[in-house]
Amino acid sequence: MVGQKLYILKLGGSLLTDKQKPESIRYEILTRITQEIINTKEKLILIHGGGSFGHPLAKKYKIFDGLDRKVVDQTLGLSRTHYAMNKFNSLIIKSFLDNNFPVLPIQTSSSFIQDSRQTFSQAINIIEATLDLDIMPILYGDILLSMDGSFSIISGDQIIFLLCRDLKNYKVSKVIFAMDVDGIYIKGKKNEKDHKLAEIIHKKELNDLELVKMDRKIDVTGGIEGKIKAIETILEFEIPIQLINGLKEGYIYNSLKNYSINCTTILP
Ligand code: IP8
Repeated sequence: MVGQKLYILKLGGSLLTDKQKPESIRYEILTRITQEIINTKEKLILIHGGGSFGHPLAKKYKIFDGLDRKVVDQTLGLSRTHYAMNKFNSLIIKSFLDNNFPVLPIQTSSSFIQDSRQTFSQAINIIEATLDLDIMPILYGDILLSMDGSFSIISGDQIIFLLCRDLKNYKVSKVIFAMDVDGIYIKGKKNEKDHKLAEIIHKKELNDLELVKMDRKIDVTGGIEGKIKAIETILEFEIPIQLINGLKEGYIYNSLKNYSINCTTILP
């Protein structure tokens, strides 16, 4: 079993939810993506972001910044943020079960904990045992408790880094970020029309590129800068990364099958 090939796919929150409406799923997109993933028959861990479920509450209660007695009902907000993410996750789980496909939710806030310096994975054996049974584990951005009496938010991107670092019996062969844009854009010289999709980027070029900011207004976990930071940490493990447009039919399937698509590929 050691070193079995595995993909990690993250479905961005803005792909699956409507940012304008709290707790709103884009069902047609979810249904199509569910089918694409099932059709690949590949082994993968699925992760999803917060979208209009987690981010508005995390923002309202300032969860990302940790315990703050001045924020009214902050610990209640912590529970509510987790509950919203749990609801979102249940809808995704249901989408797979409706298609008779075995999946298991892994509750992120019970699977990771941090101290003042780093985040620890507590559920790697459970995730690997799930994979061994050919059941697809599904994790999600969530609240993150701290051993020093505080808390924060763990993003889906951070979960990917921790899994790439800590999985023992599986080797991640590619990480895929499915978003609502084609990939990363490089700033044009004159105006927006000159922005160009970066098709292939090498790790060492990442910091020198002038990237176009992504519109992630409701996100508490950082815009393009946050994404690039997360990507850099994943590249440390020599794992290639693809940023693809999940709104385009067949792109998730093709990426999981390693067929060519119009997207950004980042090589270690
Ligand atoms: O959308 C954030 O996860 P992300 C999760 O992957 C919450 O950054 C609870 C806001």
